[in-house]
Amino acid sequence: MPDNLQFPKNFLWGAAASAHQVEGGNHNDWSEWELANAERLAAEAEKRFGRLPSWPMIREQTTRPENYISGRACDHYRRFREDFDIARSLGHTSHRFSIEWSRIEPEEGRFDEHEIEHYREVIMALRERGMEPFVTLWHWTLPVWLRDKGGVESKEFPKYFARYVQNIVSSLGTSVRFWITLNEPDIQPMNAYFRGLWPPQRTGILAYSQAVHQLIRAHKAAYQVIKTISPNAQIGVSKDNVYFESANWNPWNILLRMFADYFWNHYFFNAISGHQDFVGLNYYFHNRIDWWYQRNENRKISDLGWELYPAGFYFVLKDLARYKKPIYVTENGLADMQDEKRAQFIKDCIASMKRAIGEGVDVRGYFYWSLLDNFEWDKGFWPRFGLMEIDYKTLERKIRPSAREFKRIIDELSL
Ligand code: IFM
Repeated sequence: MPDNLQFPKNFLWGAAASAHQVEGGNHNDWSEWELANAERLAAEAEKRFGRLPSWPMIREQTTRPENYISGRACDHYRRFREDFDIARSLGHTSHRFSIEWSRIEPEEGRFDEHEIEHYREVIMALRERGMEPFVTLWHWTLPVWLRDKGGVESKEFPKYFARYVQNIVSSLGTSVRFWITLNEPDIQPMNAYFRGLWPPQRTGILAYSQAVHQLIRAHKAAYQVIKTISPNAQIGVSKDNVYFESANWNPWNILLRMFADYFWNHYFFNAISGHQDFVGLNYYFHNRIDWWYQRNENRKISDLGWELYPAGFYFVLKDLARYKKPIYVTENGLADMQDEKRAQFIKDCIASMKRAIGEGVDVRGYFYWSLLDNFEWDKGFWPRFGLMEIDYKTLERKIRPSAREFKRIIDELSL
């Protein structure tokens, strides 16, 4: 797209977050797991993070168990209005957040009206600020009763998910247009059911496949439920597609690339065919294949050691055009505590997205991950993804310079 062409009209700009990572005060499978595992995670910090260039800066925090306990997090549950005011002042026209299932249904079959009212207020607060809500229904955490019934892997998971969704959507109904049923429905099974890193720490291909299978069923069931209640709703999942690249023309590398691309990027989308109105993309990773996976050059990396590869974003978007649905970038971001690389990363990613749009790819929104620094799961609080810095002692919010740079880009592209 030439520089003087505008972005599509009504393109949505914003940032994303998830309940457990920002709200504070949650009681779910993760909060219990954190308490049981914080000491171990602190003891393993050097083994896990010692090779990162950021290690001297994170050593102190990562070796303390408190880092691994979400606790009051950013207290966003109480401060959401203040946070949305800031987001609005930064030019955001939309916001992605998730509903915490364990708040809504703390005991099996008991739905908490007071908590539903809370999320109604969150949606109203966004609407009052002219921001379009993108609502995620499941961002990895489970009520403890459901964990005890076997969690995501259980054959009953889709039934329970559909009932929860039915309850939410009939309560919040048409105040929401965009629903995301599941966040990254392969990262969660990969880490929780294959690699044994996240609760319930299961390992093996069978547990993994079973979990993915139940998530596919759960998504389809939720899709039907939402469409029945709210026929005009737009429904999708947020998938973490990766730019797989073969390092050369070696047939083995090409075969591995095809295999990875098919299973990681397309298996889930194919399985839910006919059950999505938009494609949600979370773009973080490039994977260069040279005899094996992850032979990346890593010229630029984030604080987490993840390669920064904005060029791959263009290829992933082009590839997703095959589904012939509008695409929303529901996450894209990096951990950068010094805020040295974020502005350039956002700029380069948006340039890649612009290139894809210029070639006809129907991208309609972009959400930076994340609005606030937050609780990064098993890594705890040290990775800093936020447009806003959080001082976890005082909970003070500070706008990072890159957030203002993002605003400048939004303003320029919205002219
Ligand atoms: O923090 C996570 C988020 O919960 C899901 N997508 C990736 C982010 C960064 O790791």
